[in-house]
Amino acid sequence: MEEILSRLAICVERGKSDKASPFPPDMKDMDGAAELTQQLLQAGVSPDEILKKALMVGMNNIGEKFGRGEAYIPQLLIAAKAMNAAMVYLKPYFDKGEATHRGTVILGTVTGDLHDIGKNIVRMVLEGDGWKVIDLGTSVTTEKFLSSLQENPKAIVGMSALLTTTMVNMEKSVKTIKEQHPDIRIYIGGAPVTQGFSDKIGADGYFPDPHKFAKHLEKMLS
Ligand code: B1M
Repeated sequence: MEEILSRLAICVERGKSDKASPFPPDMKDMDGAAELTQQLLQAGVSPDEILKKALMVGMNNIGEKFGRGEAYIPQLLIAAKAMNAAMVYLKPYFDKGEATHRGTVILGTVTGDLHDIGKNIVRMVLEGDGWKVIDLGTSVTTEKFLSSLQENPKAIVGMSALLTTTMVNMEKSVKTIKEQHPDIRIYIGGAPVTQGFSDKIGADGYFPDPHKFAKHLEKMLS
């Protein structure tokens, strides 16, 4: 299994979405992220393990290369495409399809930030846990969060940021929402975000992964 997990990480890193994909040329006709994910699931590997031991590893590797100037935007984009090709097969495992909702979570990546892979995983996990998720998408302005809150006054807000430069926008959104709605709970996440930052900007907490966030929400209800 370890071998397939590491091949899957390479597929994400190099942007090999599926067997039919002609890119990258040296991986022509090889299984891609879609096929390897299916093989792992069929072999009983858990979606979490696939996410942590393969998909996130591949993404981190390409991210580190990008950081060192050894990879460029198009490579990040095709890596994201390969990751999404794998996520299609993980999604049903996160969906438990509960009919009644535990509550509503308004989710979005903050203003100026177009990264949505992590946010989409948070959505899948929360939906699978029985929450109604209103996904506002990427580069969500404070006004958009506020207008969604007007329509869903009891909702919880979840914000994601992947760039150090957009963390300031997260701070602005949290502060403005808290000024107008002190009782609304706002949680934050994303690679550069920390609990210290959450404390500093007055958010209600930071979660490094969607499961810890979901567990916390569950505890809040009990
Ligand atoms: Co961007 N990018 N990118 N990028 N990109 C990073 C983030 C970067 C670290 C790469 C690097 O330099 N090493 C770097 C940021 C550096 C910094 O700020 N210090 C960076 C940069 C610089 C940029 C651009 C500025 C590049 C440029 O244009 N010069 C640009 C910015 C565009 C913009 O947003 N305005 C840019 C663009 C892009 C693409 C569009 C090409 C693409 C995104 C595609 C997409 O999302 N649809 C992209 C990608 C793919 C990455 C990397 C490689 C991967 C991000 C990712 O999807 N990770 C990334 C490097 C890296 O992360 N190592 C990088 C996988 C994802 C599952 O993890 O999002 O952390 P993550 O989510 C996790 C947890 O954090 C958590 O749950 C998820 C699952 O565990 N989580 C939450 C997330 N949100 C949560 C909320 C919660 C709870 C948990 O509660 C509310």
